[in-house]
Amino acid sequence: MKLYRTAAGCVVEEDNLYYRLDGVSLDFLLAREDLPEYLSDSIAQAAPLPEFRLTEILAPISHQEVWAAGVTYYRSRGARMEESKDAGGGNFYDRVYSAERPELFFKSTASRTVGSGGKVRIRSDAHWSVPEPELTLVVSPKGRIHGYTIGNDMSSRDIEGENPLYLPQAKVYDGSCALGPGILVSESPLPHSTEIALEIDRNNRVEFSASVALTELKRDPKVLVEYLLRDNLFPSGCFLMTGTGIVPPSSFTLAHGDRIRITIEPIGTLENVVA
Ligand code: DO4
Ligand code: MG
Repeated sequence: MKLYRTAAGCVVEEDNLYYRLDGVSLDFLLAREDLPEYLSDSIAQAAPLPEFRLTEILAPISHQEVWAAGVTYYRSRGARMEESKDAGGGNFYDRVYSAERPELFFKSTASRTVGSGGKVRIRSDAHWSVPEPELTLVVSPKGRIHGYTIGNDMSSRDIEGENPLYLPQAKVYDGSCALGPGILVSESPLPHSTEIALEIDRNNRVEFSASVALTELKRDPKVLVEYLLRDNLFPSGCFLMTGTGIVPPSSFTLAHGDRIRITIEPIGTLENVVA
């Protein structure tokens, strides 16, 4: 079952049929601890929509905060150590990769987040920018993993590499986050073989592509959630990006007009153009 947000309300997809949930906000849904059961009951009584176009969808976020885990893949550890070696930051990334406590940081709010089809941004004062394709957990107020969406943790590598204390500036700015296309509502964890695929097109040609399997994710999603909810209340639930396992080579930086496609079957494809 998938949950989408549109300008006309929330829509549930099941077995290729789409059902509108009248008068029900995303905040109301994501705050529920019984979301799968609630959605199943709601669509059991509803008639499917005669037509629904995925072009109508918006980012599946309202009053939720977006948080992110970092250095959860070996590839990310290596890339951070390399970019921050002149600043003496490399050691921190090595240590956090193997520490018991994960790196968790505040990433975004709805106002800085775009949905599939929206435009992500690179910072005007950055000269080395990359997308970070990340499996993103949809978490209830009590820490239940309701399901999954796709996240793009847009990052300014030169700012992050100059000094690890610049992380919030490298990560949090207008258009720095994309989520979508919708939420795969699922109580079961995704199989370890699940692939996260990234493709970046420039002038209608593939400039970079790569994929990584969830087997490479070092941290258990449930443990990441447990750390995030320690002494932190999320009355409307929250999103937690689980880190990137794909980092383009150091010679690569995003350019205006690049098209970024992140696919995680069975969630879908999150597609954004760089403004
Ligand atoms: O520590 C810096 C950020 C790491 C990150 O965003 C990632 O590994 O995905
Ligand atoms: Mg990241």
